[in-house]
Amino acid sequence: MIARIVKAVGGQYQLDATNGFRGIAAARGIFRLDGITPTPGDLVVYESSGDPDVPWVISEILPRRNYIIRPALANLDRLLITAAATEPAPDFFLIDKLITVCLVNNIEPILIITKNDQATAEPQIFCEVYDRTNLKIIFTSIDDKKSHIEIRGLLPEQVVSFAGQSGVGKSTLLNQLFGDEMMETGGISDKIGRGRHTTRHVELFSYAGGYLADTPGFSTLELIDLGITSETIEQGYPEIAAVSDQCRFSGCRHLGDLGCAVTEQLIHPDRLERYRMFRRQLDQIKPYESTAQQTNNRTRRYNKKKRR
Ligand SMILES: Nc1nc2c(ncn2[C@@H]2O[C@H](COP(=O)(O)OP(=O)(O)OP(=O)(O)O)[C@@H](O)[C@H]2O)c(=O)[nH]1
Ligand SMILES: [Mg+2]
Ligand SMILES: [Zn+2]
Repeated sequence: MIARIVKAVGGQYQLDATNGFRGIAAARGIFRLDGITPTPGDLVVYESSGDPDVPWVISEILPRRNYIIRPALANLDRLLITAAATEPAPDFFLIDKLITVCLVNNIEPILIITKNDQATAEPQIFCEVYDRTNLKIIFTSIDDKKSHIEIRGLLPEQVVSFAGQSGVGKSTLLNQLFGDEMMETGGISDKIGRGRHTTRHVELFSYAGGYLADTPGFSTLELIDLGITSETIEQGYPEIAAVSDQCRFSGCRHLGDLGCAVTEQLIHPDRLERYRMFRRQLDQIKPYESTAQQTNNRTRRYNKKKRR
């Protein structure tokens, strides 16, 4: 029996199958040994547990099409990278990182720009920065029915998720797409800048043979933690990839080196600058260094310095 994990909270998993099955499952300890965690979006094999409180147990996770740790999701087809045309101020570092994560993992990134109904909305900056990527950009707001129809058209038979900062309006838009209050929403009210009804868990909602996931907002994301390396980061930049074979030297890092074909006519200067910053950071990390090894090496270097 195969179902999809639509929610994971406290070691319990809500399962959903296209035949109408819904149930709560625990996971076999064996996954911990393998170092993999059942994740929303996973297709799993489940069987009866004999426990009336948690009647099912996940015995196997089917091979994943892809997997990202933030937001924690498996088997994504599309990611709705959501930003506001007003508040909160857009974090272009975050947007660029999310685009890269998508393009490296065979997920289609789509930019969703919310709150265009507000008088202070500044949507044109997104066109300026992202036009040359050729990614789809959809401008929306509460009650903009035309944009909702366009976004709904992206969902049938697909696993789609929202991603973006807290307060940009992901849950609000999900409710509008479903025409129902699936998620609570709220303003940015408390001290740490989180919404009053800020989303706490990833949750997939079934829609037209596919799923749409709401996810908690976040602002920090490290490319290295998402498996992006100095070899793969270029895939996140269609503007660079289109001309990189015209650079004079193969293996050009596009850091402004002699003979580099990447110019500010081909890519927005701010986006190029962010690429270069990410690239320099990733170039510092040797590919074989795992996060744990990095910590160890950092400690060793630190100790050595102290002994001198
Ligand atoms: N004017 C206007 N306000 C909006 C729009 N979309 C969302 N909001 C408001 O923005 C606030 C935050 O919306 P949420 O949907 O809770 O934001 P979120 O992205 O789900 O936030 P997290 O769950 O914390 O990640 C709410 O007060 C919404 O009413 C919009 O298109 N226009
Ligand atoms: Mg939310
Ligand atoms: Zn180059």
